[in-house]
Order: sequence, then structure tokens, then C-alpha cells
Amino acid sequence: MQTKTYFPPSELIINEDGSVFHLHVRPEQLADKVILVGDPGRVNLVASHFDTKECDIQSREFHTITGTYQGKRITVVSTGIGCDNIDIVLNELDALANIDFGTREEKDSLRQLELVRIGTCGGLQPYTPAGTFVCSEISIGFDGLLNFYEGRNAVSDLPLERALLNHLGWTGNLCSPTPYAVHANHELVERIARNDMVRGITVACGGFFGPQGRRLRIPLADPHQNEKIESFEYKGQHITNYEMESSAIAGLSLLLGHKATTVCMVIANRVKQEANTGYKNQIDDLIRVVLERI
Ligand code: R1P
Ligand code: URA
Repeated sequence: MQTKTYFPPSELIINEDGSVFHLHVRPEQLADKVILVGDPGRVNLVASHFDTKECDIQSREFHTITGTYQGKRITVVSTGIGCDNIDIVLNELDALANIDFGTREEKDSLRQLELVRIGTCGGLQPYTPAGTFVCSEISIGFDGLLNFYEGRNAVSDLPLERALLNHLGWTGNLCSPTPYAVHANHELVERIARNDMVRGITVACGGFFGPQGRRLRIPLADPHQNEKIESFEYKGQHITNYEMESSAIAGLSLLLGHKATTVCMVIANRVKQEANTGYKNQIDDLIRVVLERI
């Protein structure tokens, strides 16, 4: 008989109240449908549509509310900014679902979560002006997170990865860490995006300024990055937007067996050099759409 893997206290840290280390959520408080948002303040906005609430937990930048929306049990969690936080959130959500906190062993059958990130992004094409809802069919990670996991090559679209690096002409420091290209769950994309969202390739960056080709006072290593990103084409698809979390969400979900995609509202169009800072009400429209479709 195969022995089960045991996860010692140093690897899976469980708080005294039985909750997982960073999120402070207990296993029974997690729903199968999970909405991820960057901004902790956006959690209350999502939960303001819930019919019932069963828990409301705040820990660092991770704010979690579980409740119901039209009979569906949903957990909404804030991740803060960046793929480093996604590593924490995805691993801890998966542990809550798939590790027995009593025995510290993996459960016998996989509990598959459905994860939809609702975020904001920068639009990279003339057809993605401020206010556009973009659903990520593919995410390209400039953040390097997935490179630390076995199976990274098995889940990455390697031809797409190579085509992008050739197109950018990046060598040395600029392609370190190596970008990875991961697909969102197809069924979830169809259900969430339907016919009324722009579908595209999202680049998730390890920063908001230089990594997204924004130059303030520090000159960029590749001043032509965004022109090249905008003109890249692969099998008829273009890069539509920049944000900072979708690659790690899609990549870790593929490795863990969960369904995931990201939908973002464009708040700055980089081609037109326009930004919308009054987007807080508009994102509520995107939240309602996702709550209906998740
Ligand atoms: C940067 O301003 C932040 O906004 C975007 C980026 O991914 C990054 O987290 O998403 P959120 O609006 O979800 O935070
Ligand atoms: N979020 C990003 O990461 N980039 C933008 O340009 C806007 C929002």
C-alpha cells in the first residue's frame, strides 16, 4: 500500500485556531467557487451583493468573506499585488481544500476549485480602451514564479514562449527569469467571457513601472518593449493587456488541478496614453457579471 505524504508543521503552517497561516481561514470556511481580487477593499464590494455571509476574516492584505449569491456558495479573497502573494493564496486555498488539517495528509480525492480573478489592467491595443472587460485566455508570466515548480514545462505553451522571446529579441538579464505561457481553463473562459468580453493574451509583470514598459525617471532596458508587445501575434492572437497576477493563478491552478481564469477592467490604455482613475463604480458592473456566471 502506498503511504500518504505527510506535510510537517514547517511546510504547512496551521494556526492555533485551526486556520491556515496567512489567510487565517479554516477548511470548512472555503467554498468551491472562489473570486480573487487584488484590492482588499474590493472584497466588501463583491460581498455587498451576497444574500448571506458566513465569515469575514482580515489578515494582512488577505481579506476573505464567504457567503451566498443566488444560492451559490462563494468565497471572495483579496490577494494584494503581485504573483508572490498568489503563491501564498493559491497554495493555502488548495491546502484548505485538499489536505486533511487533522492528519496533515493529502485527501484521497481531489476537490477542484473554480477560481476567477477580477482585477484592473492596462490595455495594450487600440480596441482595449479604458472600461473594456478583458478575459485572459492565456497569461504570460514575466514574474518567474512557475519556474520553481516541477511540471512548469509540461503546463507552459513552450512554442508560444519561444515565439515571444524571438519577437522581443531579449537575451541575458531581460529574459531572466524565463517567461512562461499558460492557458486559462477553456470551459471557465467560455462561461465567464461569453460574447461580450474581449478575449486575449495577458502579460503578468513583476512590477507596474519598468516591467510594464513605463518610464518615469529611470530609463528602461528595452525602450521598445511595448511596441514589440503590441505587434506580437501568435496563431491570430494578440497581447491585449498587462496586469500582475494572472500568470501565477493560471499556472498554479494547472499544476494543482483547479479551474482558473482572470477578467480585468482596463483602467489605462497604453497606446492612447489615457487613464481612468474614477473606475471604482464601473468595476461593480464586472463584479455583477462574474457573480452571475461563476
Ligand atoms: C496594480 O495597480 C494592481 O492592479 C492590478 C494589477 O494586477 C496590480 O495588482 O490588479 P488589481 O486591481 O486586482 O490589484
Ligand atoms: N494594473 C496594471 O498592472 N497595469 C496597469 O496599467 C493598470 C492596472
